[in-house]
Amino acid sequence: MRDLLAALGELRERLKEIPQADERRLQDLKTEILGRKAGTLTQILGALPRLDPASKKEVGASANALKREFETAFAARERALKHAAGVVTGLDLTMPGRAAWRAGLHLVTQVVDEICDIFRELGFTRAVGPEVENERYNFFALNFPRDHPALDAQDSFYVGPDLLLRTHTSPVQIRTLERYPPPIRVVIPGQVYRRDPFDASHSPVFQQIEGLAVDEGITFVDFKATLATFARRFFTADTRVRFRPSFFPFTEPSAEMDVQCQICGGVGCPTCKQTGWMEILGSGMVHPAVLDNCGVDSERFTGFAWGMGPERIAMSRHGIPDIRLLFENDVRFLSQFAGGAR
Ligand code: 2NL
Repeated sequence: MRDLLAALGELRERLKEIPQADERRLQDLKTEILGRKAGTLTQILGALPRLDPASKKEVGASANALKREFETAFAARERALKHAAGVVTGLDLTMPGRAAWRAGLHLVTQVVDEICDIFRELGFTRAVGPEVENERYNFFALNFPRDHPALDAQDSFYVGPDLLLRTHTSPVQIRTLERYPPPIRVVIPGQVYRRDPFDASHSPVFQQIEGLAVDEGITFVDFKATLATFARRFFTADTRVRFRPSFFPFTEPSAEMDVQCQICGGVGCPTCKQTGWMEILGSGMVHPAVLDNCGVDSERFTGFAWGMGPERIAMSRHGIPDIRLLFENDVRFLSQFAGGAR
């Protein structure tokens, strides 16, 4: 028993070596002292059962205490060596870095900018105006009859007796016609509101781009050529277009413009409901009553106007099946259209 206590005393001296040990030396010391079979301390602990009870208690207590001291010292040195090598527990410095998030413009914003840029090349200025309007600017100046269903609180968001969220950007065109003498060429992008259910093809809040050209001598040919040129710049140079007769209170004659289906090229697919065509805008020659309502001489001036929905145009270009995808702002969806930094 005396021998064992002396051996433990000598062993305690070895603790001092540990904080200076390098990686290899540390492993050698660990094996020498705590090794499963031949470790000095392991052997002392292994001899305990053969001692008489009193000695067992004394030697056992100091041997176990020393074992804990060694374990602590080894662990501390291991941590210090790892840290020096740049490897801290839980942090692997060899892992590749995470790519930084890069912001981008929403697909609809990109489409609005692109459309306005094309019309700028054709001589159109960009104009904006208020989102809350009275009935004169939103309806009556535009030649809506007094009993038109759009005036109903069922169809539009009224915020007062004669005050509503604009249902189109046309009021800005009225303001432009009132304020500036022809020649006028403007495009008006902006947010508009209608009491529509939020479903795959409708949203109560959406973007619109309207355009207006008023001057002496503007004809239906200018109108068709301008919009066909736009379609071929926005889609592809060989995109076919067609105009179908339509009706709006503020244009006469009125027409809707279709482009060849951008998904199937015109042969027919589910996106174009097998027609080969996609409707992209409503348009027409400005109704003389609208010009007169704004103090523009309808005997002298003529013009054309159109309105289009950038969400629908984005959907037709990319084959997006549900307008709600454009409002949910799921980055996994939006990042497919990354780009367009301003
Ligand atoms: C559509 C139809 C259209 C207009 C908007 C307009 C404005 C004035 C005078 C005449 Cl001040 N017209 N705007 C003309 C035709 C169609 O929008 O379906 N938009 C999505």
